[in-house]
Amino acid sequence: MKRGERTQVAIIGSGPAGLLLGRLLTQAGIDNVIVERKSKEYVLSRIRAGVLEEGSARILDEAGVGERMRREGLVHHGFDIAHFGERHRIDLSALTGGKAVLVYGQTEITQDLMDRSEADGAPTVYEAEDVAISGFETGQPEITYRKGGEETVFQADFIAGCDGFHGVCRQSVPEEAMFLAERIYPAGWLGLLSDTPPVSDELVYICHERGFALCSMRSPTRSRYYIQCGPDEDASHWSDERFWEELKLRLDPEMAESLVTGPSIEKSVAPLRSFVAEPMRFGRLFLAGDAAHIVPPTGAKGLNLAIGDVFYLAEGMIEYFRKGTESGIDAYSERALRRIWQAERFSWWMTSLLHLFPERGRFGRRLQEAELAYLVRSEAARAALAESYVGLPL
Ligand code: RFL
Ligand code: PHB
Repeated sequence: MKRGERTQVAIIGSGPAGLLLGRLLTQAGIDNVIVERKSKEYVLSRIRAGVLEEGSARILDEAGVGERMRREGLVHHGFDIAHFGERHRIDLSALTGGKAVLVYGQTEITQDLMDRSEADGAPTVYEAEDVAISGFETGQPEITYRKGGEETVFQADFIAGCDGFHGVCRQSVPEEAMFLAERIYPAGWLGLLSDTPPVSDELVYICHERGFALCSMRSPTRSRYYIQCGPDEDASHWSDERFWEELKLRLDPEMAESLVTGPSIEKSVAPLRSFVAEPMRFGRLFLAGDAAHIVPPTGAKGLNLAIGDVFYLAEGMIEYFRKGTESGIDAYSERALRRIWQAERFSWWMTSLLHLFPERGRFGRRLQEAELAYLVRSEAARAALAESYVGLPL
């Protein structure tokens, strides 16, 4: 059996990029459908980002999904960098003329967007198999998928590829039409989530001779910790006890003493990668979020970039459907990429600043120490860090 349907925008992927785009289009009265290959429960079980820029939070407000975020999100005015056994505060607000970030989990944003889309009666097809796209170069875009033995074809004006790094959309573009830039770092992050009070009121980024560590949180009763590990580390080889022991070794004695440990709710390894695919438009296909670019998580930029892309893309599509003009969609790729490369630069820099990469050699290690010492001494250096961390204007 084959079913034929039509929509204005076919969105592939129900991560934050796809869900937010769907919501902004629905809000503007533009018909859309989201097609996701995993189940709703699976999408909600992925533990990822935790830090939102003010600009991202404002976009979520305008999309009508900011209510719980404003109630439960934690406003952070600074964070600590620890190295050589000392902690130094980066006072984000003092260094940026009053800006701050919001600590609110990606899982919660995803949940809020899913609730909103259900209230809107906007369709998301979960557990879609063999999702494929075609016709975007010739002006007759189509997506096909199978579900429950039935094949569905959607014809659309546009396809939005919001299907993450391993998705089908970027892979459907001929290789010669793309410029790819990539760096894979020789390390990963092993993350642990637990219902324990955070060790500090603010985030602490730690540069230690045993490797990087990060103390983060989701709420006053839920902590998120990361330790640098090998790039191919298997999370199942790490018992909770082993994780906590290793984390303690990277904390200063005072923090190690006050760390509250407990059973993990989730443990997983994330690779460290920088990646950009240019351009982000191929005829009537637009890529957004992780489908087009990856940053190492150190600068907390991945989710914020996805939100920024979608903001520009929705603006262009709304202009197209309302006025019939294409200046917004024509400018999309260039506008988004300007911001993306700034975040790539910052994420690479912050990763290099804080991780231990033995292959950099003695010279590289001494440079890293000099860079950290400069940051502690120079307000100008801290202001540059703070400016990027709170987010460049959209
Ligand atoms: P997602 O979230 O990967 O969603 C893509 C969706 O597409 C689906 N999909 C398909 N659907 C249909 N057909 C196919 N063929 C498909 N292939 C894939 C997938 O199942 C999925 O549901 O991408 P999106 O929406 O672009 O969102 C990007 C963010 O998820 C990502 O950038 C951030 O999580 C990165 N990140 C962080 N970003 C921040 O801004 N601040 C942070 O503090 C932060 N911390 C992190 C992070 C990422 C991490 N990991 C695990 C990589 C911490 C970690 C540990
Ligand atoms: C997180 O809480 O998951 C988190 C926070 C800051 C980062 C990366 C991840 O830089």
